[in-house]
Amino acid sequence: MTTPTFPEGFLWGGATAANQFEGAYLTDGKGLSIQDLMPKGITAPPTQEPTPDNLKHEGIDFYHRYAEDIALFAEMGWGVFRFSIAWSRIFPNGDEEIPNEEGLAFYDRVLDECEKHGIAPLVTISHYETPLHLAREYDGWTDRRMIGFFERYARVLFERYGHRVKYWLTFNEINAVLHAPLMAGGIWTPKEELSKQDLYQAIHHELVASASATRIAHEIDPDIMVGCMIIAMPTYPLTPDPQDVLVARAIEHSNYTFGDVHCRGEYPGYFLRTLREQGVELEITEEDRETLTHTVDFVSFSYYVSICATADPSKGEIGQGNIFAGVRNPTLKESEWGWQIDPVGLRIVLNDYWERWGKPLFIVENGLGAKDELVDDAGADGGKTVHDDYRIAYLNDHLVQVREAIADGVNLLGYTSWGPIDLVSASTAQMSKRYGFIYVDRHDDGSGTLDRYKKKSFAWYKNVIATNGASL
Ligand code: BGP
Repeated sequence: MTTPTFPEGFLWGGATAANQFEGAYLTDGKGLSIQDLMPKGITAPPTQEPTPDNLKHEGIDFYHRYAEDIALFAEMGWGVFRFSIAWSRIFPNGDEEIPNEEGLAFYDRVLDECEKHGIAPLVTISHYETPLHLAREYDGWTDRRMIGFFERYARVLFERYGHRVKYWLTFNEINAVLHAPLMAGGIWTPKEELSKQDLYQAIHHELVASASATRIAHEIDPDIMVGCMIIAMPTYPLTPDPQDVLVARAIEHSNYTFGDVHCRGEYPGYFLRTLREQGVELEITEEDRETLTHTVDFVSFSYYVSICATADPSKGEIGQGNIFAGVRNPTLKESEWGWQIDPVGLRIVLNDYWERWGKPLFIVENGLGAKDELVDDAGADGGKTVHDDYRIAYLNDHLVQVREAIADGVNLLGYTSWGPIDLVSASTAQMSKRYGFIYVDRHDDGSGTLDRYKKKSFAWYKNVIATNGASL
């Protein structure tokens, strides 16, 4: 039997988000985003003002060190770099008519560096970074006017960068809005007080805005490829009891909805039933229906964990997960943060999505958050390194399953591991949950030089890329 391989031109790289690594949160005309008031926990209530325990404000100073960082990415041999544009750098309040030129110029500089190194950019338009003003004044995506603000913002980006950026994602993990309405939907009303009616109307507005951005992109340049981005979390029945299977399917459906609308251009029947059962009546105009038919070119997703589901809650123990949690799987190990590790689940997701939607796929987040120790090593560049064999093992196991899925026939464009340079964690707003191939000297108390050091996984990933996966 021959070992399956990755296709020629497969895009290897890494993924980041502006609010977790740029810093410079008020520099060059940038406005506040919701992240500046979300110190800890994805559903915790926001603070009144930015607080020092939220390390996102300073990030890892990518804003000033982008050239040095992109050079390190290039040294690993990357073909693609996923980053987001901070909406509030371009429109500080979100509802202005004229964009902030200094904000736009920053991303010109980032793109210059990518081009210099032959790295294709993959740009997320909105990664949990709604301008604060839109959250406070409009209650985020509950307000239909958000569609127009987003269209204007997206149009500015496509017109400015469309000739240099082929791959775009509209909303990061769009299905997260079900669980974290402020972070993913800019919805200021506390989660406990948010009605289902408002939540689903907000989801509808985001879906229309996403389709509208896809239409605008294709009008400006038909070669642009726009993708949706969802949290993939395969959900297994805890037992063979058909009732458990049904509960697991219902959870899968709550996530499929977002891909179904993006790929098929209309709401699926099971979703309409959910709305009816919850007494929700969506306001959907004829124009909305037409807009939704502008479907995406590819489907992207994050993958960290799988979960189980049971109809009898007394049988299962709730675990930890990315944005939302499920019942723990007794067969799996877990990370230091309790996220269960399931490489085979990634193969399952890839096959499932490919069979369901028939669109090219892109894995745009995957990785292991761990507590790393920087140690002296005379042989290392900079004299220090991290021996992160656990990270290498995690990524290797997942990539082997990716290779299997490709052999199964899945059309996969590329793979960007999450947080390839240590950055501030989305859920903790701190540094000690690290994902990178590159260590950044910054700590939970905000101390540190911000110097960069290559971890052992740096050379490992470089070799994976150089051999196009043959070294796995
Ligand atoms: C995803 C987000 C990322 C990222 C990642 C890891 O949900 O898209 O922004 O942070 O999860 O999460 P955390 O930083 O909480 O470990």
